[in-house]
Amino acid sequence: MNPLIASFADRLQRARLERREIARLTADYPQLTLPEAYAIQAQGIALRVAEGEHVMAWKMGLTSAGKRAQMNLDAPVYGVLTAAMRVDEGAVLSLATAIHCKVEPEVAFVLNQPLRAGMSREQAWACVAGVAAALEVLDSRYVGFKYFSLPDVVADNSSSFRYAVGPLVLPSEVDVRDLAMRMTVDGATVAQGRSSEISGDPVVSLIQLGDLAALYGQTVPAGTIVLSGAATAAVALVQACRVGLEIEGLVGLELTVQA
Ligand code: OOG
Ligand code: MG
Repeated sequence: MNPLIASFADRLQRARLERREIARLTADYPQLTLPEAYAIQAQGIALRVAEGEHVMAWKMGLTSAGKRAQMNLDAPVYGVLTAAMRVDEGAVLSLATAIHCKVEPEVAFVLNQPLRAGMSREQAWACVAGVAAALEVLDSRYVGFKYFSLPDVVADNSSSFRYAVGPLVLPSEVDVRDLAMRMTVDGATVAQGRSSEISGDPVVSLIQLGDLAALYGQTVPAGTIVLSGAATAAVALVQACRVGLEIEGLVGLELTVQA
């Protein structure tokens, strides 16, 4: 492996384990490309798998105008989520385990077959065995949760940290294209939008992930959970609270956050 890829993956892994902010990679290495960034991300996941974690989910990010404006970046990206990153129903998220986390409202899918490149909407929808509301908790290893390029965020596994997925609804029972979504903190609305803000239709995230994964030599197998990307800007988590998410036609979920 290119020694640069391994050394950047190690740098990000250490920052994550030590909960320490680091400078963006492009401060040292402005020529970092997107393919190199995905290779750094893949090496970071390989390090986690070597420690006994296993890949359970994939996510698309920067799929909504709200998120792109918040982060000042303009193309969708993917990230890889392990079982250790999942917060189960009833479990508590501790802020002490994060650097500076944020939460965002998403629609998640469970796949009954692998994603492929070049899928139509119909083919992508046929890959869906279940649909759920999901909360993604992001954390960036970069100073101030700021980065200035797509390669920086991709190398940092697209700011992945934790995720919670609600109970599944059958695809025959819901049309995911335009559902009202509302995220609350201690009962007060902090973000609201519609699922159509996720690339026009959250199923488009499956099409994009099939294409991107193929482009970077990855496969997204049957059984995987896919987070389709936030419908709104993310909200900083700074104190103990309860985060709720309601999505029309899906089962709501709650996440308890501890200081
Ligand atoms: C990148 C991750 C974006 C989403 O849903 O848009 C993401 C970031 O915002 O740092 O997960
Ligand atoms: Mg997200």
